[in-house]
Amino acid sequence: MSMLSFERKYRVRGGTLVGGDLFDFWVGPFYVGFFGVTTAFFAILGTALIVWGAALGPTWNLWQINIAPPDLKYGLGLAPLREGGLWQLITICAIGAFGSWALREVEICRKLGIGYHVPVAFGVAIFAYVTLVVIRPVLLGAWGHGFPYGIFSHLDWVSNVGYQYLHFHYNPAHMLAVTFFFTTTLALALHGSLVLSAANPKKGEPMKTAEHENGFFRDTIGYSIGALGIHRLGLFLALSAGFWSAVCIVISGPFWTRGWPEWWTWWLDLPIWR
Ligand code: 07D
Ligand code: 07D
Ligand code: U10
Repeated sequence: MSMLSFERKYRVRGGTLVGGDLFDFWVGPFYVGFFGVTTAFFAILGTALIVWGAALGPTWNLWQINIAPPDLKYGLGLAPLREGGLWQLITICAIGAFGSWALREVEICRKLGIGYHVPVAFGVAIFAYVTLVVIRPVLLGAWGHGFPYGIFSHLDWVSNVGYQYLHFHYNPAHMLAVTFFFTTTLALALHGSLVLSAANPKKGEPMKTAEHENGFFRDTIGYSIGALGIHRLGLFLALSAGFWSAVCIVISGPFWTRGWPEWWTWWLDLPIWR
């Protein structure tokens, strides 16, 4: 079925979570819905606040624009707009926009009658972001622990926070997250190359089948996980990468305040060495 005739078939009313029929329509290719409106609202307001913050600041250089969180002295209170209040409002808009986007995805899934896998996956990215700008700052007692909104400034934050714990690579949850990120790219490279090798043959050659794909991995490593299995594995790997990222940063400060290399002394302290 061509895309356009398919769209005619499924672009019907229903499946909305709130608002009933009110925003149940499309603008060009985009489904709107109640959460499309809230997405547009938060995204436009948040972007406008960033532009305002940039106008207050010393530079229009895109790479150097920086909207910093409040000073630690404001704790978990509201700060004046120019002293981190803008960052607080932008954070609210960002969470509103990301959350709305996820709920709009849910409505689209309901219309199509498909599973909620995509919004659940996006939810893990939102969870990582909320861990950085809400959960960890709240546990540490100040919004000032959030990361600044700016292209280079947020890199400075990552580096500074990393060195605050001496050597962030020794953080065991960071190790797990990094390993999951690496494994995700390995899995996608294996999957993309395998599908192309079978499904995109030279001109004149016949298209190969799932049996060929299974055969390749049975011949090389003795086992094939299968067509559905590789997608389950890919999703698991990618979501685990995001999940362990959130864990690695939330334990840094609230649950471990020394250098991460020191954490490993538990190994030397095992009673079997004594
Ligand atoms: C390819 C999908 C498209 C998305 C893109 C990003 C904006 C920001 C805003 C000027 C894969 C659009 C960017 C809307 C413009 C202003 C105020 C996704 C794709 C193209 N980072 N980070 C980048 C964000 C954090 C880190 C690039 C966002 C944490 C490192 C881009 C967030 C930590 C490096 C960017 C966020 C961290 C980057 C490319 C939110 C740990 C790089 C991103 C909301 C996670 C790389 C100059 C990309 C770079 C980079 C955006 C959070 C670390 C500007 C929106 C605090 C070490 N980050 N980042 O392709 O080149 O993502 O930086 O949490 O080296 Mg970052
Ligand atoms: C937070 C992004 C969420 C995005 C959302 C959507 C828009 C819309 C619109 C395009 C989580 C945004 C959408 C804005 C755009 C349009 C139209 C994703 C988020 C909701 N590290 N490290 C990580 C590595 C070192 C440090 C994570 C590697 C050093 C700190 C990952 C190396 C030190 C933190 C990771 C390395 C250090 C991290 C990031 C190597 C610095 C974190 C991925 C090879 C000296 C961060 C939750 C992530 C984290 C994090 C990888 C090195 C410090 C596992 C591979 C040793 C302080 N590092 N790191 O989290 O866990 O994505 O954040 O050396 O805070 Mg690290
Ligand atoms: C996968 C797959 C598969 C496929 C696939 C894919 C995964 C089975 C079958 C999909 C994969 C790809 C296509 C590959 C490429 C993808 C990536 C590399 C991922 C990264 C993607 C991007 C960088 C693109 C990002 C683009 C976005 C998010 C679209 C931007 C959209 C808008 C601006 C409109 C948003 C719509 C809304 C809010 C809904 C409501 C709409 C309205 C109210 C309409 C009117 C309003 C507006 C237009 C204003 C909106 C303004 C906003 C949001 C702020 C803008 C700021 C201003 C300052 C104005 O597995 O195989 O194949 O294909």
